[in-house]
Amino acid sequence: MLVDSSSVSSISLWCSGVLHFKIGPSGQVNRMASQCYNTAVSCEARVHVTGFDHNNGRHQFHIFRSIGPRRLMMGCSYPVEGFWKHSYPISVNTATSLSHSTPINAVLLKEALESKESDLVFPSEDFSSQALVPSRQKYLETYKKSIEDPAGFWSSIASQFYWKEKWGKQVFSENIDVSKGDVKIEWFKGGITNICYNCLDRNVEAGNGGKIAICWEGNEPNIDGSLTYSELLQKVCQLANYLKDAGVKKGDAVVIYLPMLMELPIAMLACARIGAIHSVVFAGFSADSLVQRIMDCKPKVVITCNAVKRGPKVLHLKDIVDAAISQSAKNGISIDVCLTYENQSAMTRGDTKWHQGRDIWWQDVVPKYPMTCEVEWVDAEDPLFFLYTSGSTGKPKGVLHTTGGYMVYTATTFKHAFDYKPSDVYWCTADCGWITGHSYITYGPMLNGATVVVFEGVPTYPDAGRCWDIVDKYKVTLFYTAPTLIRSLMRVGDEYVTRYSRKSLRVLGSVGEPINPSAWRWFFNVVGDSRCPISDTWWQTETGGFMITPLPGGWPQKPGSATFPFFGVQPAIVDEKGAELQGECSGYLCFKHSWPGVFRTLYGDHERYETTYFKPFPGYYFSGDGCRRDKDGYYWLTGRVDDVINVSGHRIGTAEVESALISHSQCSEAAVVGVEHEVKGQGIYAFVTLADGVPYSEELRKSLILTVRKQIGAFAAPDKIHWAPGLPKTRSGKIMRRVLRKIASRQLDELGDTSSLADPSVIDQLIALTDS
Ligand code: 6R9
Repeated sequence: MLVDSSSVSSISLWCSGVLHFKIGPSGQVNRMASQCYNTAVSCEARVHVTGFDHNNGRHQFHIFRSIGPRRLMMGCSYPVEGFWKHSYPISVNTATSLSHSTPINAVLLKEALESKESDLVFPSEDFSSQALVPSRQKYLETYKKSIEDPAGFWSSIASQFYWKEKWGKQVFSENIDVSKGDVKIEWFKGGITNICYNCLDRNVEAGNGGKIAICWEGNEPNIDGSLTYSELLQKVCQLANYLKDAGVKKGDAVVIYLPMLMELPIAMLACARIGAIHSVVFAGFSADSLVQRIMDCKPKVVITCNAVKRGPKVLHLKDIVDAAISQSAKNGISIDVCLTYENQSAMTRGDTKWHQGRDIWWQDVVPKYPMTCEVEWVDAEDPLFFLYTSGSTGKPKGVLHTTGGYMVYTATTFKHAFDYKPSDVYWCTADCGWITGHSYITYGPMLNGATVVVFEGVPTYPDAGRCWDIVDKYKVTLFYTAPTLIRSLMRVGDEYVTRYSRKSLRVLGSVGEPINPSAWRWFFNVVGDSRCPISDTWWQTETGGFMITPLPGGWPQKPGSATFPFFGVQPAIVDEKGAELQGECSGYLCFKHSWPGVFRTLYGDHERYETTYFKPFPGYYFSGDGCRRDKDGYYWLTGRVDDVINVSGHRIGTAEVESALISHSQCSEAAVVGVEHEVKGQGIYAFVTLADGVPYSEELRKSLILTVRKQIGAFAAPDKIHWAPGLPKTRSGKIMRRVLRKIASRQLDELGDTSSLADPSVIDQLIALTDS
């Protein structure tokens, strides 16, 4: 492979670690040559990457062949400063200076904006030749087909699943334009199916009943377990039979508050089997958050466990559920059944608080039920689950996904983005409490009959090498994680990684937030030994599945870019007036048409659904993210543009944190903004105005943080509390968050126009109190 440096600033070739390039008349490659040989003449070299020092960002090259007018020394090892370092001012002639046609209202990841779009990483020929999508040409062909004939494209994929009855004449119908009436999206309407049947029975019937479906790794390294597809089906059927007996019927809601035990996917699949709608609540949410979700969907049954160990800490989940159920009862929603799994490694029965008559031990009842259970056949448009996600008001949104389109979409995206092969062992470090665990731990992989690792613990326990220990133990081939984890492991040193083989790894994945190019490189070079492509998958709870994602093998990658739209996905970048921008641009990321996996409504609030997603830019679905497209058409996601902060890949509404703070008796007002955070991506920065006469103190700071932990969950605790005797408000009383963001990120010379403030002196006061 020969690459001209006028179009790339750095390249690497995975597999052999050998790269070829042509040294052009300008640019980084030439800089290296001119330092080394004092030449600016073109020549061609073959270079072996021998190492990389992460502390100083130097890459070791071993140049062992040269062709051209200049002789390059055989065997010369030369450290190239900054070659792989994102912050280095690379002077390749294609490096662009970004012009924002749209002022984007958010904290943007600077690194994503500054990253080098001419920085290409090519898949090896070995990888591409075996890939499902082996070339750009194949991608472009398939993409074209999917856009020109979405009905034909998706129905031929859908036909590979089991449908008791085929969908009606119309494969899909959509109105996403609010000016033309209510927003309504349907895919495969009239088709009768069951997603649990397609995940389990279908695989067993195809002769894969003996294949491992779940490898479960406990918090402690010596505690593990596994289930084959047949065993998983039996367990799901037993629970499904129990739920039916407990009175759960098609269309009823079941709240699941479980950690990463095998029982979590079992519970999801059991609900799906009987047509019940599951609402999984991440077991890191507080009792107050759980109450809110219980009140919203009024479940017949709550499923939980007594406790879980996360690292060395024991978390008493049942206590949280007890508090939530008793609070819900006070609000008029009573729960008759709380099915509780005894998680013995964390807590015994004897120590568990118990409500006789309401609480039932899972192990006492579920195993007594038959191991087969009739499937409840449902319409493709019948609801499958609710999942709550933060928005820009204090009330979380109940995202509702339906069955058929979600099934087809999660299965197809999983298969392509990870280049899935039946021999793969797949591990996603997310929790089933978030959408990633729904679509890419449970449904997407199991619809493909994959072997999935489910991990109960934390990646740093007993030490920071745990992930790679698990990778070696189960011979994980596909490893999907979040940039936060990558950044936190990057800080503790390579030796935690390199002490393990990781030879089994084939494809890496990233999700949840923009991955900064330096984290991308570390993931690629150290974890993947420069041999595994990275699928940086951009998507949302609302989208159900991947929207913009690399297809490993198909395209060269650019560190930090999610690359191109998936099949059937039509992105549009629009300016603030909603005009679609063409070519190289930056603006707001929207989509022009529906796709099978898109959510259908916000539970009980279709109006909010339309207002939030379809009204900001009529005719489009608006993602809430900022995005730029480079000259080669690659998409770079730059962060949220609404009042949502993305902390460690978890969406948190500023309004939710504010309302928690204001509920504190000594806090009269709060304004929360996101700031860049080295590990978490974004951190939570809270400006608080105290009640009259209350002095600011360390004790009060802690108590404010505790209030947020209690009301939302520990993951939403503010990183910084900034005492604000006054907040910058316009004359109409609106808080000028732009100014607060600048103060929070110490960009004091970029405060912008503050003339519309009612009292501009507030700003100086806030700055003076910055480090109080
Ligand atoms: C899947 C998930 C969605 C928001 C989304 C965006 C951010 C997710 C990303 C990414 C850049 C990626 N996000 N993946 N940003 N690159 N690969 O995380 O869903 O919890 O709903 O969050 O996360 O801002 O809008 P969800």
